[in-house]
Amino acid sequence: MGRLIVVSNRVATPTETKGSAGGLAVGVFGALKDTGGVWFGWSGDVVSETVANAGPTLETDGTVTFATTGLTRKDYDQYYRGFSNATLWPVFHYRNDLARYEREEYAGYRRVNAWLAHKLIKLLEPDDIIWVHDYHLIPFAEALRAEGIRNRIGFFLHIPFPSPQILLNIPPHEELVKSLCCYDLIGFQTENDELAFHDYLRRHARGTVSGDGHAEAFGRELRTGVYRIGVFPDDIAEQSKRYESRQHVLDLKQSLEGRKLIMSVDRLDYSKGLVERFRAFEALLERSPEWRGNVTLVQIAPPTRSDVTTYQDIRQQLEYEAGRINGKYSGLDYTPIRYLNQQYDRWKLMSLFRESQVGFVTPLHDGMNLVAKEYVAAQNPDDPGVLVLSMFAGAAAELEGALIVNPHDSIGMCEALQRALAMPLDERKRRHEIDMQALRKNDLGVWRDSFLRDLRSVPLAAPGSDGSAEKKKQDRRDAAS
Ligand code: GDG
Repeated sequence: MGRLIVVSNRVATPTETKGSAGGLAVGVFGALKDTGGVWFGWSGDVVSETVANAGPTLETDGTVTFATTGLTRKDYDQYYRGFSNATLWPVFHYRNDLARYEREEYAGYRRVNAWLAHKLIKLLEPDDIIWVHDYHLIPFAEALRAEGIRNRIGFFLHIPFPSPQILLNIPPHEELVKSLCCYDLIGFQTENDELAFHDYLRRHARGTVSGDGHAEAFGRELRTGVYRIGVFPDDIAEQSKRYESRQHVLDLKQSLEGRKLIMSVDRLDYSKGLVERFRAFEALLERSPEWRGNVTLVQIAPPTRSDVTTYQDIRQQLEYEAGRINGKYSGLDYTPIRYLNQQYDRWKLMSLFRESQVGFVTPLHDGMNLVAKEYVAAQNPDDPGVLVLSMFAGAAAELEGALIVNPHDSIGMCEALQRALAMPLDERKRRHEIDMQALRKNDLGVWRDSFLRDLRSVPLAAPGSDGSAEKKKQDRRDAAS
């Protein structure tokens, strides 16, 4: 079996793959270890042109090589801060109102993809399979193909794929989708995302899509599929239990003085619906006076992309809302919202989830939302908390035990909170068990292995082929005759 090459915007450090950072890093590293391979991408550093053009920097851990490169300030501004996070991210999360489009940034995005692809080529072997992750790297396969690379290349989109009417807002939408069609396999988080992509191919690219996920457009053949990303639920359950008697949990418990706890954890991002969530919590205090002084919302929101203006705006807005609501409902010994702009250790977070009665996860749009899955996995099965989950998180399709809400309906969310806080134990246990079964059935290993299995089974373009749909068909006719 050929090696695996993983390409993502950011590369986990060897230490992060050992478990403390995030499940995804651990999951992807597991696949890399099985076959040996390379994890390639940006180091996270902004560096001088000389340093960027040297390298990549290589670090090995057994059979796995971590290959990273810095970006120049201009590349960072245009590729990362610009087109990736100020155009693609908002539009793919249905926030055209927050998106901007600058031609220079788009040109920088394509330039950096081509430059990264060129750097990777030196590390490639002929039977490697290449797995590219996320929206930063849509043109990556096209750039590799342009340099003659014929290996199997797959792409997984971690965020939603918007419906065509939304995607059309990005002026070079056609070029982007054409670039996507250079992958052999594209994985989406949900059926809705895959359908939206197919819809674009049919209606805007004169493409064809067959029932089994084969598609043809822009003269290329490709496959698409739905691969729901998961977690390793039993690891989370074990770690959250192990941490439950640590000092931070005892401190929290003591400070709550018997009040109920609602927990929310999100990167500070406008797609996560934090403002709407604060207002729903406010509605709870307003409409249910019995909860005033008796329930606390802990919102952990580590800042991200803080040099993008829209992220500065959402931060300000949240600080205002938290202050306003706390001003209205605090007492001398009670603060309704504890809003923490800090990063916490992963296992600490899981133990806080275990301690709470409600997990409040209400994104306006989210590819999957791993926090929802982690919340369920971290619960004590004998006394589980209730997950209140947005219908617009990919996870809502799987977690049938959750109370599903519309994040634009603050009264509806308030009612779900009321129901969750008062839910009897047997119903909580039943709902938790349903969700744990779903998490076990489709864990992170299933996601990873099914994507890689499908990618490995894609027929390779014949030697000397340009990989086009026409050539592939001719090859098949020749082989059959
Ligand atoms: C993208 C898609 C998709 C959060 N705060 C802290 C912390 N976290 C961890 C969570 C979770 C991860 O970060 C966040 O994952 P999400 O899935 O919730 O959201 P995104 O970051 O937007 O991820 C998303 C995902 O990719 C995977 O495909 O589900 O839809 O947007 O694991 O626990 N971890 C630590 N400290 C924190 O303060 N250690």
